[in-house]
Amino acid sequence: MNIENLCEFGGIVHAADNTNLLELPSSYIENLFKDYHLLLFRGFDSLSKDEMVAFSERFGPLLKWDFGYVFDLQIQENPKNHIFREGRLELHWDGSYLGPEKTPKYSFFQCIEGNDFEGGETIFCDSINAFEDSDDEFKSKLKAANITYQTERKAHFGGTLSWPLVCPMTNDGRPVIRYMEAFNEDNEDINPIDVSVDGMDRLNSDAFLRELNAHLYKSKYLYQHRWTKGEFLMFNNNALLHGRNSFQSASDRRRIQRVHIL
Ligand SMILES: O=C(O)CCC(=O)C(=O)O
Ligand SMILES: [Fe+2]
Repeated sequence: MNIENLCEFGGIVHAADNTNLLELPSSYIENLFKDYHLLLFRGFDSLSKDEMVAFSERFGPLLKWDFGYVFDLQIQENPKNHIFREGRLELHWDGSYLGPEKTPKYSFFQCIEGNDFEGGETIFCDSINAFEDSDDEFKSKLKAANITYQTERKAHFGGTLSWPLVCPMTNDGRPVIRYMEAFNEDNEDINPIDVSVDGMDRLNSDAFLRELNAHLYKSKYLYQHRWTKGEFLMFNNNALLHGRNSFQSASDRRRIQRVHIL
């Protein structure tokens, strides 16, 4: 197998002779996750939904949502949640509203239709380095913050959640920033998320969250993935935050499927 670096925290796994992903030993992939937080698989056979489940199950139990194990994500006509619209998606971690026991360890994606033009890239933020890199004063502010999130459940997620901003990463204890991004202008009319820092008045809380947003969006922490049909991507949901750029075209046919592994 041939591995190439994709970004600071990601690698590309190239298939040898059209291998099926189900033929790759899960121990091989798990070992790669010691060095990378994100793996992009190129040149592999496409997988049916059942095969995506079979592949994912080898890494742990799967998270079952209202729609089952496989989330089908594409732009919808009259969506209930902004995830299905062309606006941008704020940085977040998956399964946030389900609490720590149901936070997926990995998210596994397959691209059914790509976006071979600008817009609609999935954004990944290296929240380990974003924490480690910050100066001492900002670090102590980050460590002291407990954040409350509130969003109405309109699709498969929502509710109220209170979470420390800095948490140990579950597999090696390194601190990460776990955060759902405040002030997404593209969700305000449909599915706004209220984000506040516990114990701070609104003015101070907003100022701190804006500073945090600016920090997380520094290009040195980001990788933006433009999808090509047939690619697979698997990432460590405890180590990275992710979001999505807005689409340039409302008729974009981009379609991705996702499975959550606990
Ligand atoms: O559309 C995307 O690129 C990301 C969607 C997302 O965050 C998810 O499916 O968990
Ligand atoms: Fe997500």
